[in-house]
Amino acid sequence: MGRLVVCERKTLETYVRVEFNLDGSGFSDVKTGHPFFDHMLETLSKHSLIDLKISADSLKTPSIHHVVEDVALTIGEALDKSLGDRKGILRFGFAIIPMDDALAEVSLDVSGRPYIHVEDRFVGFTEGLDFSLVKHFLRSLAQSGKLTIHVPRIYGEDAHHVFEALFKALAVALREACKVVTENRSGIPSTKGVLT
Ligand SMILES: [Mn+2]
Repeated sequence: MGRLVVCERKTLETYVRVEFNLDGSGFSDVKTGHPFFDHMLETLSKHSLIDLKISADSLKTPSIHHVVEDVALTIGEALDKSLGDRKGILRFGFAIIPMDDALAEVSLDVSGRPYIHVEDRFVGFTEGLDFSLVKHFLRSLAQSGKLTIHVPRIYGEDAHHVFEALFKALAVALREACKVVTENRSGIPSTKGVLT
């Protein structure tokens, strides 16, 4: 069955439901009402091997900003819950992923402490999603998932490729960081003894 959790988030702005299986096989069923954002979340699932079933509805004026923020917060909450006390995981993950003209680098620590740094010289917009909103996704994910996420490098000509490379890099880094190491199944990967 794996590390499977269901999280819901309901505000006056949105209703989000996430079924999340950290030990999945990259199966996704995503309906946020924003096709390009769906494509990015399906990419995240495919390359992290996390099963993601996501539905999101705007309850007020349709707003991609509210949907992106609330979906990220709900995914982060699901990740945090499914990791539990974070025993036995590798903890760190990183990836440098190209897509044609684009390249994105993600370095990630499942640290218990929310922090992001994003190299923001890239300014891009495609199919309803701009880079500031993608950064907002990362910030919200880091906040509720209690993650440290650095994106020290991100570039490209085509914003679709740049965003897709970033979500692939995030996925691969997450897959690595959340992997359970059999040699250390009982141990918290911290000299401090806690990762929460
Ligand atoms: Mn694509």
